[in-house]
Amino acid sequence: MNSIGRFRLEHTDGQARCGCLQTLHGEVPTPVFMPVGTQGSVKSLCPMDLDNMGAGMILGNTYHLYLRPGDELLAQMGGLHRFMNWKGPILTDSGGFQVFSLSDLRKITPEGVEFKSHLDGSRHFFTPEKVIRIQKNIGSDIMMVLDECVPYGADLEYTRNSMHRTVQWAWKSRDFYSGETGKQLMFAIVQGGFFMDLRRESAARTCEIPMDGYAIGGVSVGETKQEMLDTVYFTAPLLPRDRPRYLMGVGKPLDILEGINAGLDMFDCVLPTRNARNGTLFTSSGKVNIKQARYRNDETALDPGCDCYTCMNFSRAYLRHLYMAGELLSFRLNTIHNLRFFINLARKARSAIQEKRFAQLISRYRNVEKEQEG
Ligand code: PRF
Ligand code: ZN
Repeated sequence: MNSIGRFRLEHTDGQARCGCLQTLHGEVPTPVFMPVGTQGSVKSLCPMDLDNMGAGMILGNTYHLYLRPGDELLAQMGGLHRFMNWKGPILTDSGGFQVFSLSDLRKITPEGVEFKSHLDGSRHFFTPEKVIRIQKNIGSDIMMVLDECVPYGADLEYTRNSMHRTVQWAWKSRDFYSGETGKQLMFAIVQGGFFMDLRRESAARTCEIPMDGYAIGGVSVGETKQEMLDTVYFTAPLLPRDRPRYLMGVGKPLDILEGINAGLDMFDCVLPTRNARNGTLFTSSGKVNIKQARYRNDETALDPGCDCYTCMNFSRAYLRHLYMAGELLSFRLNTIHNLRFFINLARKARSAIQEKRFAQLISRYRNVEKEQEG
């Protein structure tokens, strides 16, 4: 039997779970944090760096790759894996978020969404079927269906209509790619804004569609932390237990632990990579802003508790110097560290779940956050 797509639940601790997802490019232990490589590159890193830090799966983006270099070129080059020489699994987001956040004009109809490229203003139309066809050309291990991520503050009626459209799009995606299940996996996305009735309905309707996994979208769009947590804790248990559950675009280290605590398995966020490039580094004792003068002659490792290439080889003083001098190496070393921090966080969560001590782990992180606020 073909086991691609199979999700094996291994241990639970409260709602938190750990497991293993089979993809065409290998097994992914969960919980997993996926570094973002929007345009076929995790900014400043090569695949070797990603291997060395233990990245399990990386993210690409349908919207960006379709506009540049184009999915047909990628197909000609043997797919994104071969093009970028990354041998591990790749998940591609559908563009359902980027169309709404990056492009100018957007006209949404039941058939799809018309938008203008943020690169040259050219007009394009995405349908659910087209977005799957593009992801087939990209050759990602996990394809996300086209959805609409409704803006924060959208009213009940708009959010309801949009959610129904997203459900229809998920059905169209499934119908378009159904004879081929067992190769590239397909995940659908639950929407519904911050209306719990709509979240419940979206989860029920979306989970009727046979998919390899299910995601929670539409959070981390400008709402309060409490609204985000309420939505995540409400929605997660509505998703099938025997499928991987993905929280899209979240978040800070504690948010990821809250997501795991709610029963979610997969996470991605630009935070570690973006912050690395502006000198904000995550450490076991809180955030470090490497620009600060206090690090000018600090010979210690960035995070003495970290086993990444950066912390094993360089001082805070050197990292500050690279940053101040605008050296390109600053991007790479900082990104290596921040990603290792997030990957380690997911790994620590996994061990804690295996050993039934996840509650202790999360309460430690909640206390650190309280101290830093207070
Ligand atoms: N939909 C898609 N991608 C996303 C989101 C979404 O709602 C989010 C929201 N946090 C991030 N990335 N397709
Ligand atoms: Zn480090």
